[in-house]
Amino acid sequence: MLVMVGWRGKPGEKDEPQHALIGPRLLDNLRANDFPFEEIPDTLDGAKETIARLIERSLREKTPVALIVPRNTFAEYESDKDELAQEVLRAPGTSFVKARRWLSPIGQEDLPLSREFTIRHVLEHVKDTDASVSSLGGNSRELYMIRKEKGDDLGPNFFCIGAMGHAFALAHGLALGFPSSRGRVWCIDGDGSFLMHIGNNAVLAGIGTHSNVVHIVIFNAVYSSTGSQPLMISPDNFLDLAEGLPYRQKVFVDSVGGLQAALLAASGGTLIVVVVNDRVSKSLPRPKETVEELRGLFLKALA
Ligand SMILES: Cc1ncc(C[n+]2csc(CCOP(=O)(O)OP(=O)(O)O)c2C)c(N)n1
Repeated sequence: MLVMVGWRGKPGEKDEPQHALIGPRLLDNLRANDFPFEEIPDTLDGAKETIARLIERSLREKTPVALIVPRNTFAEYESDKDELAQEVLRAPGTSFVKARRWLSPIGQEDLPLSREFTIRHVLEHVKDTDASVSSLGGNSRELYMIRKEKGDDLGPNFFCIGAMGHAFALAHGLALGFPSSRGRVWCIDGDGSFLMHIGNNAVLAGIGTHSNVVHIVIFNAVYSSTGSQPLMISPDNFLDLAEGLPYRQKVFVDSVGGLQAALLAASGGTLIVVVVNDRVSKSLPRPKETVEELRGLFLKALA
């Protein structure tokens, strides 16, 4: 992974006071974590060479690397020259397929779908040639349990262990190198996780309208994996928020029939929000494999 780190509060430079704390410590922090880094030079050729060197080192040493970018390195952003930004700005209602809403009012009555049932159903639609990314906590544990139980390889799934809110970004990154002729990338996300990096998800939804990612968000209205604390947003507002995002297609379901139809109709760039009840098993297994082993299985499955 190449991480680009903006360097505000660089010693010797006048900058806003909020950067005074981290700026002078940035490089020491990276050193303390054995995180190789280089500062970007101020010529285009120099920058290209630096980036190539960092990527080469990352691959050789199997380590993340950082490109340090001081303030004022880049020119001002010019939106009229950027087609990608144009597309995002056009999002509501023009070239984008209209959202389809199958949501029935969520009342006090029992909701028929559970998280486990939903993941079981999703996995029935995941082909051997597809890949998936599951968000942390219960979602990954359910998926692990189901794949083990069915004797399926764990390899095609990336378990986003501990990294809350990053599942869609990982799925999107994966899709960049995953030809649609090979299959689809399924992202199985929790509502709390989805909400945690909603800004990033919005950007990726906009630039990923033609990607082959199907983003499934399991909405149980709580942080189930850590004790079912409520999400601090009402179901209506959560769904309105999701509806406002620039995915190519958005579907909200809360029934078995709706889920089936949504999964059959889903193509790349689709968001499916599945409204589920809060019933979960208390004895979900945790992966016995180490994270390195899981990563190895994933890379092998992708090869
Ligand atoms: C940055 C961060 N904050 C908190 C946690 C602890 N944590 C692990 S799982 C989880 C809840 C995830 O909720 P959600 O995505 O809604 O999925 P659910 O558990 O409801 O299936 C939390 C808060 C974490 N791993 N990382």
